[in-house]
Amino acid sequence: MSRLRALIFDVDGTLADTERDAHRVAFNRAFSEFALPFEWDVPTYGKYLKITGGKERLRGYLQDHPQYPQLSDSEIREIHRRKTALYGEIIAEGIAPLRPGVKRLLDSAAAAGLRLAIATTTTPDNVAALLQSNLGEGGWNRFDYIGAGDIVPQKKPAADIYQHVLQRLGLAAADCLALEDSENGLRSALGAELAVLITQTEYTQGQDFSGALRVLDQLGEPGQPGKVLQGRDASESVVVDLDTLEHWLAAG
Ligand code: XBP
Ligand code: MG
Repeated sequence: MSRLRALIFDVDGTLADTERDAHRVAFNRAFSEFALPFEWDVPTYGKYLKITGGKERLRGYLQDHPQYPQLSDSEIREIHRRKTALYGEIIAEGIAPLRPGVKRLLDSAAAAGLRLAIATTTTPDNVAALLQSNLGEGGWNRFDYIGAGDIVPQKKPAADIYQHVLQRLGLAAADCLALEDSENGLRSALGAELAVLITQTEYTQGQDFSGALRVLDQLGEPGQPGKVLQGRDASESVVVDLDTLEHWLAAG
């Protein structure tokens, strides 16, 4: 019997690969506009991705680099506001397509009557920009609830955002599946007692995904399957659909 009533998607890294070429670039453009004497190269950004939330990431970076101007909270908020605007411009160029299988799974879940939600650390405007760019005007409304950014006191890996989304959906964790790309996201969703499917990225490969339902390189498309990377079913090729998810949830 089907147990799945909702899919809850992370955004950055899960819906689309946004970090290296969109968030990172937007941060660097904002740093340059504010005449800050540093920029984040690809490895540096990867290191600081472990701090979730852009404002928190910048604060963490400055704490590790006392030689740079130490910004006040309001200065960080101002720089981050500009970064958000720049991110929206970059995304509007269409550089961050949905990852393979995401649109297919969204469509089939909606057609099957499942509810769709988002649980993300990123700013709501960023979610809107990404959905608009990939799904058009109606993109935001395809989701029953979108929980994003500062709506909860503690960002991932705290469980707050997933607990908040579950509460808004009015569903039990056992009826839902979270889709994530990172260890921080996995810990957050597991903390809310959700089953979690990981599709890893260039930045998150090698992280500790213990406790995940499955870890894949991607959801896959017909003719271009994803690969199970570790644990049960490792090295199997699969195009993840609702039947696959039900099967994995039942099998554990
Ligand atoms: C990823 C994040 C975000 C983005 C930057 O969130 O940690 O902070 O890197 O976005 P998720 P902001 O994977 O949960 O979507 O600058 O708006 O915080
Ligand atoms: Mg993510």
